[in-house]
Amino acid sequence: MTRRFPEGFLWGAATASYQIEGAVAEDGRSESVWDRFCRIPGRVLNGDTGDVACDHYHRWRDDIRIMEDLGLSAYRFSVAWPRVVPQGRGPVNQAGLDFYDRLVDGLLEAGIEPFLTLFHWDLPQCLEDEGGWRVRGTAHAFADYAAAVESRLGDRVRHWLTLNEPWVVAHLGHRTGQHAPGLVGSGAELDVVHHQLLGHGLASQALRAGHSGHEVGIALNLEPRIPRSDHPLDRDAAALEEGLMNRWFLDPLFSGRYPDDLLAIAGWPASAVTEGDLEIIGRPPDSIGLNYYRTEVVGHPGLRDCDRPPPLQDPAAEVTEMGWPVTPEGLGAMLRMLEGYGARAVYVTENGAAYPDTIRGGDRVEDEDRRSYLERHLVEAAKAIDDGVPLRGYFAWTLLDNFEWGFGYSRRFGLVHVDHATQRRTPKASAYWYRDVIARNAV
Ligand code: GCO
Repeated sequence: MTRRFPEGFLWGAATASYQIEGAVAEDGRSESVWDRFCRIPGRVLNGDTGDVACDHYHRWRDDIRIMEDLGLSAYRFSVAWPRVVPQGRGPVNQAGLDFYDRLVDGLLEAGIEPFLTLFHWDLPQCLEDEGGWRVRGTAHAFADYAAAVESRLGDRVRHWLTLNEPWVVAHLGHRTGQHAPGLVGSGAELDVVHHQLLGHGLASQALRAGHSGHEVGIALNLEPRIPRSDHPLDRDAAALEEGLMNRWFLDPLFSGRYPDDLLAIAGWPASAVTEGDLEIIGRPPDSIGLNYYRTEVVGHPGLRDCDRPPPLQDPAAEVTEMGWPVTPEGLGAMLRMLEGYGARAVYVTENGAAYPDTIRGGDRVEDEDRRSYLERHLVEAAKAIDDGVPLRGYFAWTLLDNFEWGFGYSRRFGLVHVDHATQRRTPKASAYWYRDVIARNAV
């Protein structure tokens, strides 16, 4: 069955500064927490770094040509804070802004709408040295950085996303240590969430104080959680984890309060919330970026399998090369949840999968698993729109095979294959399939 998308639906691809740019010490860029993290032995697979990545900083014209060939109508990228405000706060580095100025002009000349993310994890190291997101001051520094970017690009960029996945920064960066700054069991996870949300609110004010007509949003990784079995303890464990992933962010953003039931369980001191914070955070965003990859199964850690009823999910479920289950129906569930929160505009700002590609002779790269993954998720997106969800666009994660954080270059999510030794770009079969979906505006 062919499912058509509305006229004007935006078709894009997403990337992030540290994952593709390289040029980590060019034109005044200062060190980021990810430059530092990559140099901690054992933290990133194979000792990979983003020093060169996809060399997008120098190859951005070629990459825009690839986007144009695929027929993209939008492109989501992130600005590297350390390029623009190398000291984290204070002096603005115009040479750093020059790169994004050229990129935005190139996109507009190609008829591609820029979607700008202000923060996709590459915090200036000098701010981390002062406490990073564990301290409130970083929220205010973020707002000043946002104002500097808006001042230079706000006459041409209309779609803004303040943060990318604050849950990941808090959980993986400050609890498990799998991401920069690599803190294990810091106990600051919920402070880090709060200060990022405060930064979102302050930056939103700064963006709206600039040029008029901006759509200001935030990109969140939202995921359903399914109980391993019907056992009450499994159900409670899944509900708690889903609440901490989703409601902990959506409630303050849309209603200006953290969920009472979760506050009681989290034991997070209300003293971390200063009078007025939640009014700043709680002005509903103009848009929500949904980053969706999978639905996970959750079981109560204290339950043995012999003590629980039969599993609710097939344990042999299909998984990607990340070990993530392929669960397209969860995308629909998250989209409908956002409609329930009253989101005025929703974009799928990330959706994609890592699989090993098959490189045939010449310019053929076969990746049927990725194409199938994208197709099944796009069908769910189309069904959600038919049900009234205000979904305005879809961004495949990701345009180019890039630096996949702790996995280095070992996991490929790209529509376009990159040989990182030569920087040769080769569109994969999924890219050509996506081009046809865009041309037909249907899946
Ligand atoms: C995320 C990040 C991306 C990742 C992608 C694959 O959602 O984790 O936004 O930078 O590379 O999701 O893990």
